[in-house]
Amino acid sequence: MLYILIVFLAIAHNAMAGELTAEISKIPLEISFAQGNGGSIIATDVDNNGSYDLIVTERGYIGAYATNGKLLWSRRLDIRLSEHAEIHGLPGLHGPGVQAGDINGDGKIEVLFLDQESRVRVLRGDTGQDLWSIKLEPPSGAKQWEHLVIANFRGKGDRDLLLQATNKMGYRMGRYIGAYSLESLQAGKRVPLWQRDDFGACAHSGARVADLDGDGRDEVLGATILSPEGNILVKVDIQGHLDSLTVADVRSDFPGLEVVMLEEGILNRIFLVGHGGVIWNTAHKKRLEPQNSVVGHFTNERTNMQIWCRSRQNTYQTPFVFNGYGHLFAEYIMNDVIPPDWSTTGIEEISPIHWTGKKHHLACAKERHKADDVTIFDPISGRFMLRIHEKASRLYVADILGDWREEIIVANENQLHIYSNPQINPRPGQPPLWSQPHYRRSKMTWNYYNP
Ligand SMILES: [Ca+2]
Ligand SMILES: [Ca+2]
Ligand SMILES: [Ca+2]
Ligand SMILES: [Ca+2]
Repeated sequence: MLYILIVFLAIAHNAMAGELTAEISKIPLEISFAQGNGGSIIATDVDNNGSYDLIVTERGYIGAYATNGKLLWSRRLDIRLSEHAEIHGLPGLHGPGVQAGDINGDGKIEVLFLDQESRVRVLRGDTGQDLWSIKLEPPSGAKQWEHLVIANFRGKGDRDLLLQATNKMGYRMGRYIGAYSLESLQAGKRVPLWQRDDFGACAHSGARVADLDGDGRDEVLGATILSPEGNILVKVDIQGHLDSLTVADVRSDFPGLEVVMLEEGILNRIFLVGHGGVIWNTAHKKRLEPQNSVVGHFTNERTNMQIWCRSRQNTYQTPFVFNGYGHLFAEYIMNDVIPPDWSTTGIEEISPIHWTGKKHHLACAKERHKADDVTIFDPISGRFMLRIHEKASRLYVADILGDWREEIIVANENQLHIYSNPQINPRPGQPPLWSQPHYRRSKMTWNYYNP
């Protein structure tokens, strides 16, 4: 296999602008992201050596790359990926379609995916070799199982699996879910822990899981929130559908984690939901559709996070920010803050980012509707603080270099570009973001709508 040493180079001044700076390193890929919107990237320490690696998925392909540019392994196989979930089923636009975790407790990572025939396949993380697989019967209203998530439903660690499928006819929503013990699946036992056909899924995205109440077991997150046993804990009365769902500790005065849900319909509400139910819902005064959100600490206020919403307009968007109490905090016109040569269609694939090492988050996004530039901006004012000239067709934010700050991982045709902050970290020694279980889960269940 081709082994190409990574090239570290400071970005030339003409390739970058703004008050922040970034360094680039490049990983050559065996495949190209130039075509299609299926597949993406997740980070995990695939070969168990203490350094994060990147798993790349594209149609018919899984590859594992170290951040020094080395190809660790790759496989050509029939991985389940898709584009628009409402038409083609899950995992949807830029859904990675792959999971990684130590599912048997031997201290080594396994890589899991679904193939196109509802077969759960498990590979060795360090070599990519087959470990085991099992074919499952899809629900009767579905074509196939389409989305998988490693979960902890029984309190035993990453030993369970959530599967999800959409209805095969009409507007496809991931209403079918099933929970399985991985140990049982490995033993050839196909009986689920539980199964439902009434899950309130996001319209364009696969289910996420997180341990909301901190009892060590995951809840399943959608417009319905399910307990680890598959019982309905919360049912949010959505008028229309959910576009986006994010989990974070939005309110420190409420125990556990909260879920932010964005509704598309007549009411266009934003919901903050906890383990015990809806905490508040609100809407922009003009009923602007929130569309995409970024949730984080954007100010020095520590007791609540802010919720940035992009707004729906196809051009000249008017982002607005609510605080953790549901009060409008800021709003502005995107075209007042973007550089003059930035697309008037705005930004997409928008994620909170710990870039500077300070306590607050910034946001990271790419130019919308084309493989183009990347920005870091201040969500409260919209100020662009860094612009990177790119051909970004995927944008993934995660701490992969280990100083707890996050890097920007961009898919640029047949390369990954990793951007890191060369400035001194003002707060070294913070606990890794990966030590938060919901960060780990979120970075493995991201997609275009839910970075
Ligand atoms: Ca590694
Ligand atoms: Ca293992
Ligand atoms: Ca729980
Ligand atoms: Ca909380």
